[in-house]
Amino acid sequence: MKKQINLIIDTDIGDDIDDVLALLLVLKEDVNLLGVVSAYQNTNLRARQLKKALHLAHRDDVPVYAGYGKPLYGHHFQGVDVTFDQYEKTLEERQYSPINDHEGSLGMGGVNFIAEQAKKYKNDLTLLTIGPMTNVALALKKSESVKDVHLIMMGGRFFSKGSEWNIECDEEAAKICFSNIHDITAIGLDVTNETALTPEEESRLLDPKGDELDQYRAWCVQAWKNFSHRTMVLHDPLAAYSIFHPESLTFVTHRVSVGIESPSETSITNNQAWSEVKIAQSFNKEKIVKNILDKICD
Ligand SMILES: [Ca+2]
Repeated sequence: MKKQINLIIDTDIGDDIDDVLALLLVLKEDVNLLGVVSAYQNTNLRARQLKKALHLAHRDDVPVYAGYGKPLYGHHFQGVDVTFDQYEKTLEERQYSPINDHEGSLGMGGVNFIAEQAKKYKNDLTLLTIGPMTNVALALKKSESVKDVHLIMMGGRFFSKGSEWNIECDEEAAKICFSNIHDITAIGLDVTNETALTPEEESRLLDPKGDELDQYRAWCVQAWKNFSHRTMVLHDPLAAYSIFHPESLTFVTHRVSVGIESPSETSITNNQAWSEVKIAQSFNKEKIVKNILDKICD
């Protein structure tokens, strides 16, 4: 029997739509979801959106914590909230409060939760980061055990020049993670960009066939489309998918530095000060996009 994965999701849900889809994908898998932590800027509101999605999925048992919303150092931090769809009235309801509601958006509760679970599970804990890595960097300062977790991250770009949002938003946090955590799998932007959806594929996500959760997904996707006028790309769902189906992607292993060659960029390096990272390199686009959409929609 396949061993069940112990998982924490650390997410900046509420801006790009793909975090919602990654969460829904995880909820369809056989996994021990220990908890979910929100990352970046207005983490309290983001945590409320998480609570709402989990409630509609009948998963009120999953603990939700607001993370620490202020990046350690990031080029893009303007001190402004950039959430698009979190300002629904219902998110103010008490039932959608994170456990550490009293901390607002500088929630060390989320950081402590990661540190505590790392102490408990060590290398038997998988941590999925699909946003800036502030919480994990702070958790590393709280517990040495965080060095031993298996970190799967959507972030960085490794086969082309240029920066990537999750690294840019908290470059310092990414540096701390890349130089301390031994077991990192990175699903970078140059790979996730391949998962841009066709209009037919997008329409599957906009079509609410089933229950309240299905309708909420369709509402979120429509709200995001109205706001962004962009094509959906499955950045975060691909990282989530890789946890359960690692055989579906090919990987290469290199040491990776952050911000050394140029600001906020991830670069392959020989410098021993940096940890080795397993980097996703390729996958069967059509097959995996279909599998992801089937999981989320069916
Ligand atoms: Ca994200």
